[in-house]
Amino acid sequence: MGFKFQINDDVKFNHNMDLLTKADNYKPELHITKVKAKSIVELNEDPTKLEGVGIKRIGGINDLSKMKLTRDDQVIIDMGEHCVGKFNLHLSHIGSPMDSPLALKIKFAEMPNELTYKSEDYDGWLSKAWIQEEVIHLDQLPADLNLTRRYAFRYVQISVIDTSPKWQVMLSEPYATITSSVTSLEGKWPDFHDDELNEIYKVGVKTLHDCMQDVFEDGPKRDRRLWLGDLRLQALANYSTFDNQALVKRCLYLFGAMTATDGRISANVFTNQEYVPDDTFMYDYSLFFITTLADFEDQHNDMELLSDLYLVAKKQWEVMEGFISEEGMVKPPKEYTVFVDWSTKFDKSTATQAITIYAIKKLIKLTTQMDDPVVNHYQELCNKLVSYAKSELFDEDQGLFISGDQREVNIASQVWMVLADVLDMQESKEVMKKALATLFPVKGIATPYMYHHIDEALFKSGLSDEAIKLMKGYWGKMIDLGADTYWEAFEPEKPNYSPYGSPIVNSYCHAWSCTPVYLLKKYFNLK
Ligand code: RAM
Repeated sequence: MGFKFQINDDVKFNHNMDLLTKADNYKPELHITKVKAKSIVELNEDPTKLEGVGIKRIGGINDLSKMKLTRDDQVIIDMGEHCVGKFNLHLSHIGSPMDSPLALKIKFAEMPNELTYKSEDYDGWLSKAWIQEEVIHLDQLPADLNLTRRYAFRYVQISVIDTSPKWQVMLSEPYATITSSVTSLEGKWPDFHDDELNEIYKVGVKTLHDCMQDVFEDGPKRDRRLWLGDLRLQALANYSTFDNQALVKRCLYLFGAMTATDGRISANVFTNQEYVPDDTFMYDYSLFFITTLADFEDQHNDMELLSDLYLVAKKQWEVMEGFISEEGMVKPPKEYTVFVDWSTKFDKSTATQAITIYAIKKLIKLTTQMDDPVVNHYQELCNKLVSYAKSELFDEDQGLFISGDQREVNIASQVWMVLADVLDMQESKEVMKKALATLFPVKGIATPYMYHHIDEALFKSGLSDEAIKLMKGYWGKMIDLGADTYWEAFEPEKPNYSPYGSPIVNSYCHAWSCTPVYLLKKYFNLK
């Protein structure tokens, strides 16, 4: 396991009602669209697809109602696209009168490989309750089954647990009512004059679209909630596509309204019924409140939003400032998790230093906009952090940043130092060239989140060809393996890797992976 649950149930939270009212004012009206199921399929062995599981079409959707199903029969319905919404189905019976109830098991899957796992075998560390599966009893047919829970799925596997020897069940008219806070961008794609990039872009937009619900969710299958680290990237991708400003504001207000009493912002909030901040804190995610606010201001310059949330942003910095040594080294306490990536196998201290510099630079912009005299103090601190990074963390001989007591050279340190503009453009380019020569192909990184930062660092330092190559080799590879939307976790060397002990709880539509839409719009020359 790469990550530990935090239980801080003694932490008390503020609930700023003014800010929560503003969050409510920006609550979106969800668009509801009906999607009719497209076909009946079966799983087949296909070594080119994720975990070797492919899909074979065995009939059109109208063939479904011709099937008379009884004990242990099974059918897989293909919706034809990734759906986030509710599932509906008509059921009737044929044969003798119903002398028993009908019992069905319905399983929802985003990817075909999920259907090869038995829920009973799941022994991972995340809750089993995330598995999208229902057992349903119906005493009377005909009936319309309108499941009340929202699922994320393309495939619906229906297994008949039993009818009776005297009658069979027939299924018809399966459809989904899907939701999103934005309407599809279908047909409005930019043209990158490269089929593969066009496809990578479209899948990114679809991923973002499906995660844009009542808030920016991290993944509509799991965790179905608002995480700050994910929000930061979703917001950037959103500005270059849907540009739904209200949803970003809503999310910023939600975080800003519910800080812990010591001022820190929690890493995620639940918004199902009541608004509840999670008792989980991550150093980098807290700082990303500052950067997400600054990114919004950069795009849309909204003085009301800034005035409402400036002090909350500043407070994040004030807490972090306590972790900076005399010499300018950042050292948060051990128990304050710095995420950077799911992997715990590399030293994160230099990446932490860089993320801190990245955040203070963005805070300085906000401080300037607010005319806050503290700007001079922040500038001094920033200089100190940068000079420590250059003098103590940059190894001249190797031309790369080192991290931790073991002077480890890892990709996260280089990338974050480049993103934080610690070096000038030419020096950054040299670092990334060295990184390409010594740290590529990237190994042991399983999140599109970290790959995003690697790709952006390549683009930013002027290595666009290499950035495009990485994008095609990573996001393009997910598409080759069958992705309709990008995944939460993907390690190209181990495609079936799950951070949780089983892919059955992996999220295959995960917001932090949608960023090619931002990267392509920002760095690729649209002809
Ligand atoms: C997982 C989710 C989420 C991410 C956190 C750190 O629970 O995938 O997207 O931000 O981890």
